[in-house]
Amino acid sequence: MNGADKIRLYKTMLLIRCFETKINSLFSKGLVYGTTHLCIGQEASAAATGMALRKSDYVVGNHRSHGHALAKGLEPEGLMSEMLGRVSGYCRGLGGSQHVASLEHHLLGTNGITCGGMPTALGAAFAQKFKGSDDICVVYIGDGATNQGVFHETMNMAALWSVPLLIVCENNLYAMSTPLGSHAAMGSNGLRKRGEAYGIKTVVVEDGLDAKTVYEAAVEAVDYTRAECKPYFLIINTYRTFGHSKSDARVYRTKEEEAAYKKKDSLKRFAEELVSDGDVHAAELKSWKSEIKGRIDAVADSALEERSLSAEELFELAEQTGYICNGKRGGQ
Ligand SMILES: Cc1ncc(C[n+]2csc(CCOP(=O)(O)OP(=O)(O)O)c2C)c(N)n1
Repeated sequence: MNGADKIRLYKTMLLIRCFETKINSLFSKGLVYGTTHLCIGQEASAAATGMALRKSDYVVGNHRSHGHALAKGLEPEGLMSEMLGRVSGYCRGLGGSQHVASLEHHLLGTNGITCGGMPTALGAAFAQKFKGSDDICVVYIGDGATNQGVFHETMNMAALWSVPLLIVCENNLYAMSTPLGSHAAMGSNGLRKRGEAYGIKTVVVEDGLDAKTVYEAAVEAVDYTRAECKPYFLIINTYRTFGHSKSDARVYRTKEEEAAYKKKDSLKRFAEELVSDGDVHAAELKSWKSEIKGRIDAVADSALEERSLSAEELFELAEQTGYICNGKRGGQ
């Protein structure tokens, strides 16, 4: 990686960290609707995979996808407004955290249903092959999602149809409170085997908190998926610093484990490396931090000033989309 790429990667990670930290504070004040799943701790995975993609590649997210969206190029302004239910959000504030999409950025949607995005991503990847395009589609899932039936159906079809689908599995060790290695939910503790079983090229990034390593693995995965027009299963070992969602007291893991991962924090580590490798001065790092934090604070302040869609606009929209037809709801 050259110096410019390292800096771009670090700045994206920092943007995600600042955005998520702000969401955490807004949530505590009751200003974010619904629940929210933060990716603090997992920034290297989102930023590195996003950076390895082209603008024209497609992305499908999961419930923990604010970082994926920012790394794909969505602006914090539109994403913040979306999360706060405001009109200038990417989905006019109707999607929120778990259902944000931006077709302009080829983000086909985040998804609150565990593993729910995989079939959509399969379709998008198939469409690229069908059109003769060499764009690919990336879908983000967690380790727990690999226990869903739809994971296996999609893996099977992806291999069968040989489509350019990159499945990024962010293994943060827990699915809500269920530890991956506990045999409580997974018959075999073998994420790798789950890719290989379908004849899909599978690679594990053992240290997914090392941003440069994740980036190199992501570039390799993206290049293979594009050049070979085949699926690829990239497992990134990572750690979520906070709880599963906002109502999680984290009683299923020890304080010692959390402290050990805190020491390995990807942003802290990357910042130290950038300084010791001479890519940047410590003072510059400090100024980026306050610049990005200041931008996110301003973004949140201005989103909070905005209005949400009115009831009239909602009904109009429902008529336009066919959800309400002749005064009746769709399907009735
Ligand atoms: C079909 C379905 N079942 C259960 C849930 C509740 N749920 C939300 S997230 C989650 C765990 C997902 O774990 P994982 O895929 O490992 O992702 P992580 O949260 O660790 O990022 C569950 C069970 C859901 N949203 N959808």
